[in-house]
Amino acid sequence: MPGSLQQSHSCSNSGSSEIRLLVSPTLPIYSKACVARYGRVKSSCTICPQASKMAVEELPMAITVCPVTPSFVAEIGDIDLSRPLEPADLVAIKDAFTTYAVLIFPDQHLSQDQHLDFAKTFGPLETTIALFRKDTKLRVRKEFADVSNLDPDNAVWGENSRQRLFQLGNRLWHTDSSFKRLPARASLLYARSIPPIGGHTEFADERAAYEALPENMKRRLQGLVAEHSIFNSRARLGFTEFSDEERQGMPPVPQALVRTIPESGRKSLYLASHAGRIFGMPEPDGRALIDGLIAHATQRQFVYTHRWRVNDLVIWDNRCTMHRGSEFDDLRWKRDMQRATVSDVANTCEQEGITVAAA
Ligand SMILES: O=C(O)CCC(=O)C(=O)O
Ligand SMILES: [Fe+2]
Repeated sequence: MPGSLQQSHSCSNSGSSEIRLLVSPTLPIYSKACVARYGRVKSSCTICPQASKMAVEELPMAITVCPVTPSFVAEIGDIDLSRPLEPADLVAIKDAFTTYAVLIFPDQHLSQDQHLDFAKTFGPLETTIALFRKDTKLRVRKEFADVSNLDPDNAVWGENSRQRLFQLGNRLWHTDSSFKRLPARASLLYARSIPPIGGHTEFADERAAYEALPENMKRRLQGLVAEHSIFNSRARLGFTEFSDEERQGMPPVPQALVRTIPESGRKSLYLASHAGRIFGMPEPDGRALIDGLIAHATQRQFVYTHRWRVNDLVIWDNRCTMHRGSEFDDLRWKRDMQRATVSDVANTCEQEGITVAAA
């Protein structure tokens, strides 16, 4: 969309109705940051009552960041993710991802390749754990987690299908791939078709949840390590039938309970229903502590519910959020979602400098 302007604003006091502002008056932080960073400013509008806004001439459109909540979720507009991105736009998206941990990109028209290409700008991709399950044929490319309720022939799955039982685990609060030694950094979930009611995704801000803890609890949690396993979350649902091959393919892994997000320096809880015992604590005490922390972190004030529209792409930071899918009539409606998942750089204990004693 080169040549167009993001949003116009007339400076009535200056008498110059030609002066236009780069960003919406409601979003001054991003406008100034983008302008300063990308050198798109041609002149300053000093007469304008909103003197902090920069005036520009005809320039390529910058992205628009529209907060949905003050510091957790934002919508991103004026961007077409099916095309290679301007480096400046990518920087702006990553800045927004640091401030907000959930970004919504509405109305994106993406092929599987375009979805993956955008995901790769955040880092190396995971391959789906369905590769460990020999009983399913893949419906989408192996780089995707198939989050649909569809079988390989695009028909709605059966009530007792193994895929359905397995995916019920997504209804529990979790963060993606914390059961892998190298967990997920970011997930990018794309809605190709959605049910008319239900099937929302809830997100919890674990940075805000950490910051709201009493100081003595923060001290108590520092340095603690939990053991995560996908079989813990499935066992919570009573789903325990796994082959030795599946169990050996995904052994339990240690993860720090509190972590620091390098880009912002903010501390965050790191929780999931994949978490089981806490190292160095009696198992019931550890499990009770984790359940209590999940209850704390998922209080209303920390949670945003995303009601999907077709062609929404939603990205979240798995390092500092939990999420869960909400119920819908999955035997009636098609819900076709595919998720690309970006790996973290190292195990969380390694990132936090914690040495875990052998179990
Ligand atoms: O189905 C949902 O809304 C959540 C799916 C999920 O947990 C994921 O894609 O990581
Ligand atoms: Fe998930």
